[in-house]
Amino acid sequence: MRSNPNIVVTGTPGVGKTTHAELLARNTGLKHLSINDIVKTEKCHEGWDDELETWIVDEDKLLDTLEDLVAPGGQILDWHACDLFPVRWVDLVVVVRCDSTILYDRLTARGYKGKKLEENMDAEIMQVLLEEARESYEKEIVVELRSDTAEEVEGNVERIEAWITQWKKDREDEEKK
Ligand code: DAT
Repeated sequence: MRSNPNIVVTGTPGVGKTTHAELLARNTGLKHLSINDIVKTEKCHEGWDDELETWIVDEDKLLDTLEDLVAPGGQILDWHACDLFPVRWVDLVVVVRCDSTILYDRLTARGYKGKKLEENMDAEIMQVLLEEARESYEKEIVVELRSDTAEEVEGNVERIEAWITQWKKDREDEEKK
């Protein structure tokens, strides 16, 4: 049994996943796993998609690479998808959401344009990641958190920290039974 939870932080690119994951890691000592970085450094891909300007992910290789990392628990999995992570790995799924006007500004600032910008804007408006999370995991472990302002990030991270404390307490109580 893991003594620390594994937490998925997901959402459309630009909503603030990395910002949340980094602050959460700093405050709790959990480890921030940027899945994008792992895809690149561990070469869990089958090349580059020119049109969408993104790696074509080799999901089997990615899951193999992650298996040993997530086994002990205490990992924050930061990615713009969530349905491929096995249910048994995951204790909490945080879906970060953002106002679409704000997201548009963040993505254009990042250099997104054309189809890539459009697809990501549509995904946020249609709440694709929230639906994906709800379809893939028990609804009790899926939380939607808003991230338009820096204050909201701090509040969200405090909420997740409180959740982690409760998760550990529940485990301890369970072990005493
Ligand atoms: P993601 O990891 O989801 O792609 P990010 O954490 O890299 O997103 O954030 C994208 C940009 O937006 C980055 O410049 C930081 C900024 N940002 C994120 N969340 C924010 C918030 N709640 N308030 C203000 N700026 C935010």
